[in-house]
Order: sequence, then structure tokens, then C-alpha cells
Amino acid sequence: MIQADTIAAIATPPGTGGIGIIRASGPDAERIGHTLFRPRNAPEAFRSHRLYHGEILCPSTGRILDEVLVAFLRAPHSFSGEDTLEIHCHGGPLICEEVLQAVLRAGARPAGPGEFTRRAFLNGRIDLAQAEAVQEMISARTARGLDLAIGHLGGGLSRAIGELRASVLDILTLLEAEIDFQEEDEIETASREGLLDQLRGITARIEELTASYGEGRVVRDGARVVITGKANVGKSSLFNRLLGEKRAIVTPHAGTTRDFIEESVCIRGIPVRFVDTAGIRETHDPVEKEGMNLVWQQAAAADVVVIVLDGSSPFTGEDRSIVEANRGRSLVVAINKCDLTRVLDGSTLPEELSGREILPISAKTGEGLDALRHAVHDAIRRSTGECRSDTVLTNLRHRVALERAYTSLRTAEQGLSGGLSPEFVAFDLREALGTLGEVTGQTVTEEVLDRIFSTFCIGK
Ligand SMILES: Nc1nc2c(ncn2[C@@H]2O[C@H](COP(=O)(O)OP(=O)(O)OP(=O)(O)O)[C@@H](O)[C@H]2O)c(=O)[nH]1
Ligand SMILES: [Mg+2]
Repeated sequence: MIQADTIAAIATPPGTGGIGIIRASGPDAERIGHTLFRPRNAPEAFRSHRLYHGEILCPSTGRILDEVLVAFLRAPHSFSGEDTLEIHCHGGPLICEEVLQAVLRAGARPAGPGEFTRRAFLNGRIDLAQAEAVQEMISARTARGLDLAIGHLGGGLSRAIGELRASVLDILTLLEAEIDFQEEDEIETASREGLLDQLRGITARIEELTASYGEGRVVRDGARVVITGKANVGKSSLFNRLLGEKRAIVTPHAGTTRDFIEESVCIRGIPVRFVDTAGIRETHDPVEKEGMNLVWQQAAAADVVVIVLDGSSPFTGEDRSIVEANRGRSLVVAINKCDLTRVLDGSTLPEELSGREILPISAKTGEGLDALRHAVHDAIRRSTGECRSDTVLTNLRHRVALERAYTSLRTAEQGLSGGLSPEFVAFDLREALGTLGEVTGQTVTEEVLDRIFSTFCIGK
């Protein structure tokens, strides 16, 4: 599927840098190269994957725009799978812009967002899941996120989807053979059991994959961890400690924090967004009351809630109400101010907390903070679900497609065990095949492609 026109864009980020790269892809790339480039040595036809030293000249005036290195990558051995020209010039924004303008005047048109990657997909260099992995790699914020993206780019997810499609196709073939050979509209019991077994294997694998999205989402977007507790227990002090900077105001007065404040740090490869909140206490101050309303909202939207108690004072009704309000959530409980004399009596802690690990910490000295980070990390993993899959889904589009395929396959399964006519079962199987194909792009509309690539940057 060779594209008729040649696209061009600055491939390096905006701003100044050591070098800037202007890339052109399409059937005119080689001609544009010869039009603009004057080699230092005797002119020759470009050989693929070589660097040539010389100058870029303005096509209308002949003025030297920059001294450059030029590479020509002959199709299909380039990122886009098309003839590609790369001009490595000096990395000033004005230079890059002038060279790009020259390339455009020589016959290219400006590339849209992600158009080079889109062409790589259209030319069959990579499938859609891999194209999306390119963007995932570029925007990865943690080592784990990058790891997953590299796995996807390497075709890990594509292989998993390919295997699922092959298994569905197997069943479909057997079923169609049944349809052809059976006199009546019925499938033999023995072969029906066999098909059902295979179908169950496929749905189990899909379940495994969709369950991995919990981890994938957290790796990509980060986990939300809300710090809550009654007033003055040291939530803001803890928040600052976890961030390693004085971000929130700390004072000896109860009711210091009123709004919620959030900031991200990385804990063992996972981006974690900590949220400091207003302390819970009886108050008539409308601002503080509003802050407390926000606490409940924040806690409800959290992946993990950290409840902070004050070890230097007794357990109170306020502490109890906070514990009760967070019942059923993924919790980490810490007793702060452990550098002071312990007053809080463990035996007064409510039932809900019995048997649970309660971490002594001091936001003042930093004691117990590592153990707390550890506990937060474990709680995040617990709340996002155990990931048993070797392939981790990070993309919502993929999860939705897999869930739809799952529904079709379950319908097929029910139809098969309920003795439904094989034609109907085959219909559901074909639907599942199509939906699985959306992940890798075998079956996907222009509209979906537009939506996916519009999130890419220009030049990628
Ligand atoms: N000794 C000691 N004091 C602490 C510790 N953590 C916090 N404090 C002190 O406790 C007081 C309250 O700390 P904050 O961090 O503002 O408490 P908070 O829970 O955010 O308070 P509000 O925002 O009012 O709900 C301050 O005077 C802190 O210096 C600790 O681990 N040990
Ligand atoms: Mg505070």
C-alpha cells in the first residue's frame, strides 16, 4: 500500500540541540535529496543507509542553508517502510525550520501527527499495537513503563493476539466442517465437548490479559495514594517526606491543610501520586468543612488510602470514624510521631485493624519511611489485582476490544453447549475474530486510525 505523496517534518524536539533532523518519507524522498543536497565529494547516486557530508541549498535562491549529513534509506528498509531522506543539520529551531521549508518547496507536504508511524503500519512494517507502542515508549515515565512498551513494540502483545485469533480460527474451521458434513443441524456430542474445551481455554487467556490492565494502567498513569487522618497527626509532614521536598505547609496548629495537594514520585518503578488532605476534626469553619468533604471524595477515588494515626496521643472517635469510612479500601495504616513517647494504646484500636500490619513511623526523623513505601507499593499491587500474564495490557482500547471479544466467545460457548445451530455459533466466533483483529489493526476503520494517530506528535 504505497502512498502517493511524500511527507516531511522536523523529527527532533522543538528548541535548540546539538543536531536537528528533518525527515521526508515517500516516493519523492530521493529526488528531493538530490535537489537540495550538494555533496562535498564527487556527486553520486545515494546508496542506502550511508551518511553523506555536504550542504543543503535553498531550491529557489541556491543559498547555503546549512552544512549537514544526509542519509537515504531505501524502501522497505526504513521506519515507515518507504524511501526516506534524513537531513541532520545543526540543531537550531530556525535552521531546522528553513531546511524543512526547503524540503517542502522541493515537493514534500507537511506530515500530520504520527504520520510516519501510520505509514509504517499501512506498509505492514508494524501492526497497530506496535504502532501504539511507539507512542507508549516516547511517553513512558518509568523504567517499568518503558519495559512494557518495548515488549509491545517487539510484538509481545501482537503475538498473544495472533495466538488467540489462530485458536478461534481453528474452532471456526472445525465448526464449519461440522456444518458441511452434518446431515442435521446438530453437532456430534464428542466434537462439541472438544470445541467447548478449546473455547474455554481462549476465554481464560483473555481473562488473564484483561486482568493485567490493572498493572498496566498504574504503570502508565500512576497510582493514586491518598493520605488521610485526623487533624495534626502529621499528614503534611509525611507527604513532604515522601516527596523529599517541603511542598505542603506544616504547622503545630490543627487544621493547617484545607485543600488537597497532590504530587508524584516514583516508587520501585511505579509512578505514585500522593495526595495530602485536610485533617478530619469537629469544626465550624466552612473552609475546613469543605476540605473534609474533599477528603471523602479523594479517598473514594484512591487506589490506596494511607491512614495516619498519632502515636503521641490516644486513639479517638475521629480516628475511628476515619477507619470506618475507609472500610473495604486498600489500606496502609501508620502510627506517626514514633520519636515521641508512645501514648496510643494498641488495644484500643478497632476490630477492623486487628491482624493488620501497622507501621510505626516518624515524619520528623524519617524512621519507618522505607517500610511505609514498601507497604504502599504492595498495597498498590494488591488493589490493581495480581498480574499473572506475561503480556501486560497498558492501553484502554486494547482492553475494551478484548472484553468485547470475550463477550462474543462466551455467547458462542453458551450457544454451543445449549445445542444452538452451528451457524449461530460461527457468527459469534467471526465477531470475536474481528474484534481481536482491531487490536493489531487487521480489522480497523480509518476513523479509529485517525483517533489513534492524532495523539502522536508531528514528526513521529
Ligand atoms: N515529634 C514529631 N512531630 C511531628 C511528626 N510529624 C509531624 N509532627 C508535628 O506535628 C505538627 C502537625 O504536623 P502536620 O504535618 O502539619 O500535620 P497534619 O496532619 O498535616 O495537620 P493538618 O493539616 O492540620 O490536619 C507539626 O508541628 C509537625 O512538626 C513526627 O513524626 N514527630
Ligand atoms: Mg496538613
